[in-house]
Amino acid sequence: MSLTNGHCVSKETWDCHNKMMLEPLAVNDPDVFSIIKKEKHRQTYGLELIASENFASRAVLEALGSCMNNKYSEGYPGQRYYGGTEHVDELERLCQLRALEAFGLNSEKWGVNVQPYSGSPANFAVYTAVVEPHGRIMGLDLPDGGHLTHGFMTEKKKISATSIFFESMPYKVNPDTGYIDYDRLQENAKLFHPKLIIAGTSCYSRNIDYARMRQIANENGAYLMADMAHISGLIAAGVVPSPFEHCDIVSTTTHKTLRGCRAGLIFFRKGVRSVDAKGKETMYNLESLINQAVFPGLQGGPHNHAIAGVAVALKQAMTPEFKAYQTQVLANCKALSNALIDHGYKIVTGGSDNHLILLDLRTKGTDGGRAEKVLEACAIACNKNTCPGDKSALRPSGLRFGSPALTSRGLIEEDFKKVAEFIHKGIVVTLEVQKTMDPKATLKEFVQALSQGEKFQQQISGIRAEVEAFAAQFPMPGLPEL
Ligand code: DSN
Repeated sequence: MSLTNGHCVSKETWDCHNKMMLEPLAVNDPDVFSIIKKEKHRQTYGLELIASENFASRAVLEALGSCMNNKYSEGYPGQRYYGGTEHVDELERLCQLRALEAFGLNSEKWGVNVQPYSGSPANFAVYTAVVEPHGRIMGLDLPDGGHLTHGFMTEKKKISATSIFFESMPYKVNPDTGYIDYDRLQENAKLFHPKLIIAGTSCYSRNIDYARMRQIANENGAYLMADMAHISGLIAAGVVPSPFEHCDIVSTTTHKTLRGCRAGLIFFRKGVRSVDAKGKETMYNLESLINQAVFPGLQGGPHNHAIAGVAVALKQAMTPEFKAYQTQVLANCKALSNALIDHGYKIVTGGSDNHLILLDLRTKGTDGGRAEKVLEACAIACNKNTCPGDKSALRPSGLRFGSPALTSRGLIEEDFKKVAEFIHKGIVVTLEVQKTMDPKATLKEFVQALSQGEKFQQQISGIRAEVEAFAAQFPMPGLPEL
């Protein structure tokens, strides 16, 4: 229907529509704006110790919030299903080049797919590319520090899609030392004959022996994939060992230590895979398998705004400043670990080679779930985590702490000693609350006792005020307002 002004809607409504499209967020949607402001306040005045988190730089967030969000571009550079893709082609090629360069890779030997939406889809794409349905996969068990996507299942239920669509057999850490039990992995791999072995972790504070895992993969004709999501920034900076020398495939997220926006990358080998006794070469065919698995196998249009943010982060990852940052991440993590040991805590494996530690609360008589709740109330964000040998994943004994996010705000070793002091104070309150309760009380009952105890609330308010005053001293990276 046409109205008098020649539009199918009234001119007034149309003017309002046009105005709406140009309004800033604060005016256009005060509800969402105010939630974002609250989150910004939480991040600024709290201590972010979740090992997988970081604060992206302003430039990364600007690229992420750009017009690249608007563009569809199914396909790959030069072969798209839509018109108007000349600039996204340029962007995706730049991101690929930077990804290879940031990890010191020769483009004749390695390729990269920069389209995965994040780490979980990247991993699933790899599995569908190189393992047939119900083919065999071995990854570190989730309660031992592996990731859900590495094949997690319980005795009762297959949890991760990896364990539903593929046959998964976990490998474990030694419950006494906390280190990966490579001998047992080797024995079990000989029985299970996996098609793919995953060298990757979500909560493991030690370097992985990629050479040993390569040997185990070779004994079984398996592909070796590293999931370097947690440590990719450390690897790019050269401060922990790189998996590339030993692996066929390497996946990563881009927002943890790499400090980009949320996305994923898959690196794959090209060229000769093996040479037999007669000198006959077998070539890799991972490039086409992985590219097809990502698109059209599992994904639609790439998130070009995320690719823009990742490209910016990768450029930053090649700077001396980034190497300095990652060196400080390691030093801060050690400082935190040592300070907590000085406060009488047990750290799984006795310390850390990387950005994270796992605090074992079993000797203290509490667990990760309770301590996490108290620390959260004190404006300290961390997460409960199973410790090696935990009987139940439902009551994890540990707390996982990481140094990447606070190091991005400029904290150094002395500051992390202070952070350890705040954590200790929170755990002391946890133990006090617990003393007043039946040891079998549920987490819900614990939280109730915590919130109803006037003395506990006062203690927590005191710690929280100290934490907030401390955190406020450090600048927050990112967009000035949001
Ligand atoms: N959620 C991430 C972590 O905390 O390790 C992994 O995806």
